[in-house]
Amino acid sequence: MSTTLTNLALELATGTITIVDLTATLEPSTPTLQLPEEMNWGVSWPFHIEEISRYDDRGPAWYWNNFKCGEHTGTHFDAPIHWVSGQDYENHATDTLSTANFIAPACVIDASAEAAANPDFLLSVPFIEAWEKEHGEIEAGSWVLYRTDWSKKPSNETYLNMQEDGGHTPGWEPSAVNFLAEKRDVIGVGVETVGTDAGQAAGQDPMFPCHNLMHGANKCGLAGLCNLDLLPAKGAVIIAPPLKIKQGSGSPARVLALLPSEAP
Ligand code: 23J
Ligand code: MN
Repeated sequence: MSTTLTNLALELATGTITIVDLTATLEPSTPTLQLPEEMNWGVSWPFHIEEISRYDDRGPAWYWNNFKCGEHTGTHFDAPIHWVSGQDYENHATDTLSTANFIAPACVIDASAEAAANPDFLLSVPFIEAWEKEHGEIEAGSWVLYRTDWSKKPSNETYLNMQEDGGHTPGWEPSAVNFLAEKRDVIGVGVETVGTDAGQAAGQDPMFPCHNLMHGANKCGLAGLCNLDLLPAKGAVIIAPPLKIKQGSGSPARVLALLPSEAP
């Protein structure tokens, strides 16, 4: 009998451990990724929902809905198979990934001030090293969650921040992604923005560096997270299993964080 598991259940029941929901509500107005129009790339379906019945003549005793959406809609999981650079790994899709990826500790890097000052802010290696100086090294097998407070934007317009030249939302310097994947061996990175890359990432070298380099290192992603401001820099445990879509590239996910109640 594991006293650790017994204590976990007890501490959840008594409120010593708090559960924070990092998930945005999935609804038809949920913003979806807008790729450069001139490229003629495919389009991700927004969330669509239709009532089947609601205790009525279509089903007198039951309420249920049909829904459809792109795999990468709202708060969602990115699997390594999502990117061309990750295509040759084994067990790299939503149905085959090791379930060990789905429950793991998190390091939360706060760049909310920088993102407020500059919507095109790119997280760099020196920024991560300064964080590590304060909080200790990022442990292998952690998620790195990139706090920008972007999920607090009051509208889809300000959230996607589309200008003539595309979206303007924070992202990563390629070297920072390599640092986390190779030097720190993280599970992946999670962000508050619509995708794990910057709004202007189609023009970075390599294009979409977080996708390219993270998935190229067989790592995962989480996008569209919220409530990262409620997490401690270290000490939270993330629960983020994607739907078990056969050979899925990702899926909407309910993402939860467990943390000691006195944190942060
Ligand atoms: C496809 C192409 C570019 C991007 C994305 C998907 C995502 O952000 C995503 O949700 O994986 S940037
Ligand atoms: Mn995605």
